[in-house]
Amino acid sequence: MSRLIVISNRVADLNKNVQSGGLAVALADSLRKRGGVWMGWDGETRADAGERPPSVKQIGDVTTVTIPLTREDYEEYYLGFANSVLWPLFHYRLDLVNFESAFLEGYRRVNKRFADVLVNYVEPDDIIWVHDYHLIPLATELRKRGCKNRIGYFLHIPFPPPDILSAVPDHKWLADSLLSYDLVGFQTQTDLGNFLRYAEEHVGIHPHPDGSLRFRNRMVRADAFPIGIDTDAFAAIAAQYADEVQIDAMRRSLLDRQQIIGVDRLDYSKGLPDRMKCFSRLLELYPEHMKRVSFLQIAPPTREDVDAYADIRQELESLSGAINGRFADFNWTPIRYIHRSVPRDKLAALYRVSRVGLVTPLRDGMNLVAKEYVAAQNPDDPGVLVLSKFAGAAEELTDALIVNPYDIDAMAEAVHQALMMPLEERRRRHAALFDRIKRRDALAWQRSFLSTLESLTATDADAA
Ligand code: ADQ
Repeated sequence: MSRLIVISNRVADLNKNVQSGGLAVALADSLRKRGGVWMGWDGETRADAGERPPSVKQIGDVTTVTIPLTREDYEEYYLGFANSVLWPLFHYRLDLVNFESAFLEGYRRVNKRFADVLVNYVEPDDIIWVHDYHLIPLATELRKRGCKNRIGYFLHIPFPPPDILSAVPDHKWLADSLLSYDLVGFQTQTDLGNFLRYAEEHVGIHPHPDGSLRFRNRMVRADAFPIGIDTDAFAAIAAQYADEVQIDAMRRSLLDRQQIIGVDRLDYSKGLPDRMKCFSRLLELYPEHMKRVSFLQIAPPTREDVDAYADIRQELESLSGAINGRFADFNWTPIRYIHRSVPRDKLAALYRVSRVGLVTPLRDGMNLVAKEYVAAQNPDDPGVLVLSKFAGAAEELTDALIVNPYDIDAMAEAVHQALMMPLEERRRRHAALFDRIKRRDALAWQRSFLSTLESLTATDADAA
């Protein structure tokens, strides 16, 4: 078995598996089995970042290699091209794209630096797995430095339709960069289809039925690999019930009240304002839920240095305030809005005691919260997942109540249906959903990507 080299924007702490979630567990597991290297940004900015040697740690057979960025890199690569161009663009939000040529320069510069550092740790038989939108040009940079290894890429976020992608300058360069990998993996069939259509319409390549493409005399394989969670481990944590969550749940049960839960990073792609409006609409349409249902939204801040994120935070604070002002009573707060991170065991317990999981992104690569909510339920008395049709997870989780996150009335109807759903139907839907996320968990995802990558013949770097 080849050694594995993983590169992602950030590197997870390999000593904190349970807290850091399915992706880190899956990658750490394959790294431990194969031995190898995990490289990324250390999260720091330093004026002398370009000259400093990387920080290297050895944990068993796994080496972690991290580097700092300069302030300029952080602004142009991370806040700029990655999070003000690619993130909104790939989430179909052209209105929020803020394109500046310095951003692209910074993005290229940091990818070159990653490649300069990484080549020192790569051995000839290693396979290389690059993650996400921060590092699209990395394969091209590695090839320029003589790297002939098999290199796979996985995009965690959606891939937009060709017309949207082509609105950004340098879209051809982005596509060329992706086509320099041996394997390009997407979350869903929709994303894969968008990529293949772009290749056909804008690059003039006709994909083979198995998703392979001939580009500049080499073969590139594209496929969908829906990411999963560490289902069994998450279900086990949820069944333990954090004490304070249990006390809160008992109090609600005495009052015959139900809880709806939403958990998201505070991001405009997650559809949070519409979700709050949906809860308000539920109370208008079905006043019988007044004092019987409360909505808990947990949304820790992210990327606060990007303007669009400060805007969404303000909008949510004023919406939750207005809805509570309108409906609250002295002994009932309709919306509880928590603006911080919650430990994983508590989160799992909160999912379990919530009758409805409301996951309504406007666009999402996969959405692991949807899968965590299902994993956390008590199979004898499970809650109901209400899921946006624009989350990648909707391709798999067809037994959820699937909604259009732009249609607030229809979402309110679906939440009402979820709250009223008979036990037998809840059990049937949950069993089907659980079966799916158990079969397609994080380990299965990682194995299927790596075995596909290993099955491909190594690239002739000179032809790239
Ligand atoms: P994200 O956009 O971060 O991931 P998601 O898939 O939902 O979205 O994962 C979020 C993770 O953060 C979950 O594990 C969740 O439990 C955790 N989390 C969220 N809020 C939290 C809180 N308040 N406290 C603690 N933990 C919290 C990107 C893509 C997704 C894709 C994933 C994985 O945008 O579409 O599913 O990568 O590929």
